[in-house]
Amino acid sequence: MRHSRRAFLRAAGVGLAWAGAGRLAPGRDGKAKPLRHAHGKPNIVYIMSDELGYFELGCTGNPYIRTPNIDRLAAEGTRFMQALAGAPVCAPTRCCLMTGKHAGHTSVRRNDGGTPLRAEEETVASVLKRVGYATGGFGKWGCGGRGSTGVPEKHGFDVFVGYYDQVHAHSYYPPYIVRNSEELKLEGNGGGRAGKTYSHYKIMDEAVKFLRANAGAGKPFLCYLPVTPPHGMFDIPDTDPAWAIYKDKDWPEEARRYAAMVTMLDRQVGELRALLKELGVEKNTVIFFCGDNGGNDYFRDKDHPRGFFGPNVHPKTGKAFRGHKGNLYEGGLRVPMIAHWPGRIRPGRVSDHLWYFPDVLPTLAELAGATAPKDIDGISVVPELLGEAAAGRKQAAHEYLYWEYGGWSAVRMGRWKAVRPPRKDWELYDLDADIEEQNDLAAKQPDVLAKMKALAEKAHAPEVPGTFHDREAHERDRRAKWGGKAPARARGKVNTMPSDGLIPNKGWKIVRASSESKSNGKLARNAIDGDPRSLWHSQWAEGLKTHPHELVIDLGKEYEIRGFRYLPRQDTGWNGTLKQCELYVGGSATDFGAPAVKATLKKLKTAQEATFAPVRGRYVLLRTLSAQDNAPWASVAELGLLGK
Ligand SMILES: [Ca+2]
Ligand SMILES: [Ca+2]
Repeated sequence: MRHSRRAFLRAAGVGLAWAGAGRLAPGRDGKAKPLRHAHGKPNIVYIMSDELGYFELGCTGNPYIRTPNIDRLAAEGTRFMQALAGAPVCAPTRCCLMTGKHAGHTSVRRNDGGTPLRAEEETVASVLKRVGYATGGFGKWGCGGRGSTGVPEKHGFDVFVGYYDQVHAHSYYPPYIVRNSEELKLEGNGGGRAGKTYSHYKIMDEAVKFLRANAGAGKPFLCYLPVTPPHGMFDIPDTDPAWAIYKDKDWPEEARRYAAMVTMLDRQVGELRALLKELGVEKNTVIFFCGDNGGNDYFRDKDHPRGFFGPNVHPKTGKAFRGHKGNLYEGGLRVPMIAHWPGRIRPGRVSDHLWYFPDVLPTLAELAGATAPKDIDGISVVPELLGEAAAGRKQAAHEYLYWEYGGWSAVRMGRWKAVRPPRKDWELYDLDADIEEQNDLAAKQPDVLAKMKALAEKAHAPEVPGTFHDREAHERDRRAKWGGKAPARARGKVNTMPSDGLIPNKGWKIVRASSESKSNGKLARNAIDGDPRSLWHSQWAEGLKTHPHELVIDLGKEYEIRGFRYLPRQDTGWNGTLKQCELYVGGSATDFGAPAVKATLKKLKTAQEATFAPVRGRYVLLRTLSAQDNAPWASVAELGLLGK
């Protein structure tokens, strides 16, 4: 790595000649003045593949997967050896990329599929839009489900087409995808792995439309392509030319599909470049290509213990990055990264500059002549991209880089990497000597580690995600993975609530819930939505509330009620399934008097009921006193009322 750095420095004279057109003097404060551009602001095409590993490209030596177009992009641009993901999984890393913040400051740190950005947060798109860019996004958003403060069209995107929720994105054949929070129907699709319209083709078609509409329209554009291939389910149409290359290989089918998905994406990179050329904007367009998180050890077998394609294994030396997607060893953070701009970014260069996703926002902002927000953690890498002469200053380096995810924390400071797995002590590695993170130096270098632990403490702020004002569309998107129904096989058979004798629950409203578990969508209204798989759970974890838990329902009009029927949660858990509870019936939502019944329920997964002498009323209060698991929480899959 040092060698390539020296090679770059030796070639710096070439770099000056290269970058002459945009040369600038540094400002008095040593910071760059805005770049001048011979042809106005550059267009930006930012392509991010979901899951593609560091060593899964031809240009990083992969012996299995063909990527001639991406290799050509690297050969004609700069390839980065130490560009690291913002986080080791999909949603948190996207949030770092979009906001310029590291994972100790971001709003989206969970990978639950829909956790949103806060309303006021700036993104790459909102920053570029302010200086006149047309902004389009195509692929998997992951920074806020529909009905939340995080939707892309409220964060600077003129248009975003694809998946907002990550569970939705698991299927390439959902009945619809999303365009600016509206549903875009995909013909002939039933969810899962079957259908007529391959979602990724549609998404790329929409990107092409955007490029055709905006190239030469007098406005620069940002085309953000966080595309899903080769993320699973591993599906590609048999008619795709890339499938023909791999279909007869002696490999597991899923591995063949995966390779074909990468080669399909590679072909599309070539097609996008051809389109930019056709539209006459090739020379004024910067292209980035990267992966979103470290490689996963997919398709392991005894001959391929680190995954069939060895995403984290150097194909020539056999040296391997420790870990993989989901953790904070290098294997979770190393991604491919290529930058390309004819005449401006020097071709054929391999850089070992150390940077990561929070740096993307300030970099793109500088390229666009925009001002980055003040509360970011990233540093522009424009001097590294265009040469220090063109940028008008030296490339600044991070004092440290920071990550956290799922109980893991990590700090990088030059050659040093400190990493703390969940519920374990900090480990310390010297990456210059030990790229495989095998030799823990925590005991030998206590001063270095103490400094890095202090940095980690400084870097972490409590997580403050955005909010949902309505979860209905978001939940619908998640169900759309399986065509709108939960898959019988994937989630097992469930008991349903017998409807005989029940008052129809159409028009019922939750008036009040003492608490609900918003973080995982187990909201009060799930208790009366007719879906046995969805449930209400009282507040979970932070600020946990204990019994009694209460649910107040408005039936819309007065009924004669003679009992209730309860369906417990239908997954394998028993958390919060009701034991002792009371039901009240009243004429107002606030005044209930004595309970109509005090019930003690059995530990069963089927529906059970408690009856009482008929009482008239429009409002019902369910009050929980204890749970079958003796826990302080409560859960209800469905609550029905007997009566007329
Ligand atoms: Ca991913
Ligand atoms: Ca339900």
